[in-house]
Amino acid sequence: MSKPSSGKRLIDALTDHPVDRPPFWFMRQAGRYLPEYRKVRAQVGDFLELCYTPSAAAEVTLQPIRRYGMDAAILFADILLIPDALGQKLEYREGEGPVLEPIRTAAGIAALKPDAIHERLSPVYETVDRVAGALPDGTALIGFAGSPWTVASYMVEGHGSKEFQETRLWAMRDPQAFGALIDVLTEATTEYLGRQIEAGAHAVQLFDSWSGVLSEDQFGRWCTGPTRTIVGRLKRRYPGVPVIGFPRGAGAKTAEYAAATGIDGVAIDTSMPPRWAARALQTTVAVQGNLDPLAVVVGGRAMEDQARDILESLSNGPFIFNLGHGIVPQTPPEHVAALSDLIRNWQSS
Ligand code: 1CP
Repeated sequence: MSKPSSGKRLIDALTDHPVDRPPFWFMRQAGRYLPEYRKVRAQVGDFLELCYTPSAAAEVTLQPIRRYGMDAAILFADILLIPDALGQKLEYREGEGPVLEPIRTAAGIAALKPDAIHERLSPVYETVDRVAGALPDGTALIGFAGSPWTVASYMVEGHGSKEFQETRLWAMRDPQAFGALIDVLTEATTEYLGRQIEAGAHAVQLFDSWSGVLSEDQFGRWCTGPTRTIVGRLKRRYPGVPVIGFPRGAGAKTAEYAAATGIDGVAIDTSMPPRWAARALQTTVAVQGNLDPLAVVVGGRAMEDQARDILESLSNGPFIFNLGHGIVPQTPPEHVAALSDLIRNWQSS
């Protein structure tokens, strides 16, 4: 006999339970494309302040759920709260994105303060607690963090980048020293996600947005390895809580990542062929993805045809509908409504 449903479609899809239709949520479902988000953001002013103000962060987490009724909410926070909590100087500049004081030496790593992170991060746990208490029963709350490689990339470069050359050079020239940074992040990320779970997150996602810049052996060392450590430790402490990994840009390496890390679900980016994912990934883990976020900007037939094709390709196995990356600010909110309705009403032909 099959185990009883968790009562949440997202969790059922991640734990090998049957679902009546694919669950859905959208990366960056809270954010600037929503007028009600822009209002709260303008009231609070600074983006970091918004992340550290539980009433406001909980409000913007819930906004897309009220509008569209997704099967999951994702905590409103940012992957760079970890460097901030470790004591690295961080600011978000309007129109420029995050700016950090780069760390490129062993002394820079030694100056980080891993013991103090929860003090700075406690408002985030309060946000999780508030949202968990406010969500409808069937809606899951996803906690998240950046993966060590991706977070380290920002810490070393000092800002976003396309190639992350400084980080890759350091990782290859002196893997021991760079590895110490990855170790600090692996530890901090495990503890951070553990606290989110204890505060009420039903699942967690690790965003490895820049794993795609790495060659196979570097990917194994800096992405798959630390992810396996984090997942292993979380699974020992919280065996029933599913973990989703998002190794963006990993291409064919995704299969090894899915098999080796112990994750329950893998998010795939827009470039991945859904039918390949069904064959190569769904036999091991649930697959999450992967509509082009720009299809949601365009809307209409272009969006609907692509969404239906993904549903047809992946709904025979464990599947969570999502985008291949985050919703972009110019997305018309009514297109998100149309997409949500399409998924909710979709039936396999
Ligand atoms: O209001 C604003 O102008 C701030 C824009 C913004 C938002 C809405 C930033 C700054 N972060 C966020 C929230 C956020 N970030 C969430 C919230 C929940 C949701 O999905 O609704 C999540 C999950 C993230 C994760 C995140 N932050 C990632 C991983 C996912 C991805 O997009 O690849 C990354 C790389 C970041 C760094 C970051 N934070 C903010 C910006 C503009 C960036 C990207 C900088 C760059 O392009 O390198």
